[in-house]
Amino acid sequence: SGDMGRIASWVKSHRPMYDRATQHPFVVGISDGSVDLSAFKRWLAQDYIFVKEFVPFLASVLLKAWKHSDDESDMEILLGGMASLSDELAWFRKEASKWDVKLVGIVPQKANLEYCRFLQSLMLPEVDYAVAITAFWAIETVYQESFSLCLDSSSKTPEELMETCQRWGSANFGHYCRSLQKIADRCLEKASSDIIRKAEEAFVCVLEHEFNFWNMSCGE
Ligand code: HMH
Repeated sequence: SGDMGRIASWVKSHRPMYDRATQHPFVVGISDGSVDLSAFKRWLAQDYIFVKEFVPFLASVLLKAWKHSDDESDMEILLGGMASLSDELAWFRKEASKWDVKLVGIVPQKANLEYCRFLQSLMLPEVDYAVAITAFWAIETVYQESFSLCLDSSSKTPEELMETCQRWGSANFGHYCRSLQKIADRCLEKASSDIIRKAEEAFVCVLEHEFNFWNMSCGE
């Protein structure tokens, strides 16, 4: 695929599924102001559960970077991500109180449980760093692409949802996602065909889980 990195070539070859995950009706509803606020609240509580699971997942990626990466800057970028997660969890608690959403005793829905189970499968030590970092890039990038749509000048995102959209849609978060993409591309460049196949599979799985997560938030 010439100058194109692996990741860009996969986004291209899985375009319909990528768009389904990044331009979901839930997100389009936020950007045109038609979103059902009870759906937003459901998303908020479920995503808090997901992000709590995301911490040990990122810890496992960090551990793989420490063991297997040949580039010290990977650790710095991932550690920055870990620091942001601490801030993010505090933000969820603040946002939940603003919307009067209860976070304790929330039952994870089926799509959330399945996504968390997938994360757990990626935490196993036998999963290659290239596979884990590809999945990590994809998870962050789906939110980046989705919420940046809500920040477009043509969007009509309600003021009270702007903070949510800025959290993941900002240029800063976009830059972080591109750093992750560079790490993934570098790892995939020297990976075996078996690892490359597994990383592509993980990418497609993330897109499916993200799509199901949005559907769950819509109440389906
Ligand atoms: C479901 N995917 C889901 N939740 C998130 N918070 C992110 C991705 C990005 O961190």
